This record gives sequence, C-alpha cells and structure tokens, in this order.
Amino acid sequence: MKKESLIMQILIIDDDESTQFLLRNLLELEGYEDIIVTNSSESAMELLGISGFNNDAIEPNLIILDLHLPDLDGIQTCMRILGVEKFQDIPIIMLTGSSEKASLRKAFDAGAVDYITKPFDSIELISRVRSALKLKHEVDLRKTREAELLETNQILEEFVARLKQASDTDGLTLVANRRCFDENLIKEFQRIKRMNFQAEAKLTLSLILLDVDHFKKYNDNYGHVEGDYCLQRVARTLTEELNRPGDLVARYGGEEFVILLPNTTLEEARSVAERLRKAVEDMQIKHAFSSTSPHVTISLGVASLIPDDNVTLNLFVDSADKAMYQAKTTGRNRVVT
Ligand code: GH3
Ligand code: MG
Ligand code: MG
Ligand code: MG
Repeated sequence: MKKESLIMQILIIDDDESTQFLLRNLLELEGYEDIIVTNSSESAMELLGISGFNNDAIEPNLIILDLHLPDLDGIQTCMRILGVEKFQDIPIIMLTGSSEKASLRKAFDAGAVDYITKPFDSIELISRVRSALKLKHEVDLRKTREAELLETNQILEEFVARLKQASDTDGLTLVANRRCFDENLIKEFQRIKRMNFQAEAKLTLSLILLDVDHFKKYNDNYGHVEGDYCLQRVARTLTEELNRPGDLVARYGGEEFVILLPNTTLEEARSVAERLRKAVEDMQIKHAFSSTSPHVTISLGVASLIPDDNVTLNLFVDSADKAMYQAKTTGRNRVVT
C-alpha cells in the first residue's frame, strides 16, 4: 500500500519554466508523484472546473501559487479558488520574490496558509509543503468524522421517532393506543387551561367514549378474525369522519374507543358523536345476532369540561363512561351526553 503522502495531489501554478522544473523535481524526489503544473490563472481555473464545467476537474490537496501570473495575479487567483465551497480548505502556498514581502499580507488576507520566497531553499520548501499537507489531512479527517457523526445522529433520530410512533399506536387498528390517549388528555387539559387563564371566552375540552354493541355475539358467531376485521373498519371510519387536526381517536381497550376533541363544546361534541354513530351504522357490517340492529352499531357517551383551576381530570373519563352506560341501557346505537 502507498504511503499517505504519496497519493497527495499537488497543483503548481507558475508561469516560469525553471521554477516549474525545480519544484517538480524537488517534490518528486520527496516522493510526491501526482504533480500537475500549469502556467496561468485561467488554465488553473479550467483544471479546477471553476471557469466552466469540467468533467475531469481535479481536486488537489495542495496548491503552490505564484504571486505574479501573466493574467490574473496570484492574490486574486487565490481568492477565486478559496471562494469555491469545495476548495475552501485547500492549503495554498504563495511563491514570491524576495522583494515582494509587502504583498505577503495581502496573500494571507486572501487565505494563503504559507509562503516561500524565490529562490527557495529545498529543505524549507519540502518542510512547508509537508506541514501544509498534514494540516489539510487533519482538517479532512475532522470533517469526515463530523459528517459521520451527523449521519449517525440522523439515523438515531429517525429510529427514535419510529419507536415513539410504534409505542403510540394500537397494533390492530392503527389508531392511537391507550397510553398515547392518556398522555394527550393531560397535555390538552394543561394546554387549554393555560389558554383559559384570564381569557374572557373559556375553551372547552370534550370526550367521546364509544363501545361496539353486542360485540361478544359478533365474535362468537363470526369468529375472532372477522371480529378483528370489524374493529379495524370501525376504527378507520371513526378516523375518516373526524376533520379537525387536533382531534384524536384512540383504542381505549377491547371494542371500546375514545375520542379527544379539544376546543369543542358539549353541543358540538354531541353532533360529532351523532355523526360517528350514523357513519358506523351506514357501513352496514352485517350482524344477524344483535338485538339492536341487523348491522354493527356503537353506543356513545359524551362529556365536556372547561379546563381551569377549579376542575380536575379525575372524573372526566368516568362521566363519559356513565353516559355511554346509559346509552347501552336505554337501547344502544345512540348518543347520550
Ligand atoms: P355491549 O353491547 O353491552 O357492549 O355488549 P358486548 O358483547 O359488546 O360487550 P362485552 O363486554 O360482553 O364483550 C366485548 C367483546 O369484545 C368480548 C371480547 O372478546 C371482544 N373483544 C375485545 N377485544 C377484541 C379484539 O381485539 N378482537 C376481537 N375480535 N374481539 C375483541
Ligand atoms: Mg510569475
Ligand atoms: Mg365493552
Ligand atoms: Mg360492547
């Protein structure tokens, strides 16, 4: 395997042939094999793919740049190269005559990392080249590590989001599960309570609890698989019937579902419940063993409260449950508030 230093590519931009020759020889003696030499700023721009599209554009690890070029001067050339995003970390060593020290400041301002005065000392040249390449290598390594870390973080975040999604979802019906409902109930209660604080018109939180009628008979007669399928269809209908973004359908357990309706009054919730009742009945899922209807139906209980300092959540679900129980005892397939 090749030593790291040998696979480094070096671009020399200088119009003087003897300088080109000398630099190339010294670098090759040191073991750098991939050396590209060019005469002018414009030809360098072409090689780097800066002045126009170049399918074979090079990406050198180091540039040695003459301060005086026949076209654009070295300082402007330096700025043009470093202004390209993918080249912003390329180390550029300026080549200057000994009388040009005054220009050095400009060269460093333009982003050059080092300079060598002509005529140059070979040991000095090699040392500066090596140290610039070493620095570049370290920057590259750091950037690669940062990019890898970022990617790992993104994968982790996606994974966590998927876990959260799974832990919030009921596996059979794909609506929210009980855990997710409990969490959202508290969140919405607190949120509306904050909004109601010192507000003139108080917002209401409503709840619909519903249960499939005579579902035991459905299971006993059509089988558990058909029962599961029926629950899936009911869940889908409930979801499709709700149209406000904050509404949440959850499976409360067994054949019972619960719907959270933020900023919804008792009257509004009652009409939502009535719409749901009708939508389930209108699916006309055959149920020959129900004493209520020839089709699958649901019974619904509705409860509302105004979240503020005077109420707690404790009895909220209970009161929806009581209303639902009343819907059961007064004939099923109905809404009770
Ligand atoms: P009611 O009208 O009073 O609600 O009567 P019901 O028969 O629906 O109520 P009951 O509580 O006696 O029976 C509920 C049935 O729901 C019994 C249970 O096996 C069934 N069940 C609960 N969860 C599931 C499920 O995930 N899949 C299936 N297929 N059945 C379920
Ligand atoms: Mg020159
Ligand atoms: Mg039940
Ligand atoms: Mg039931």
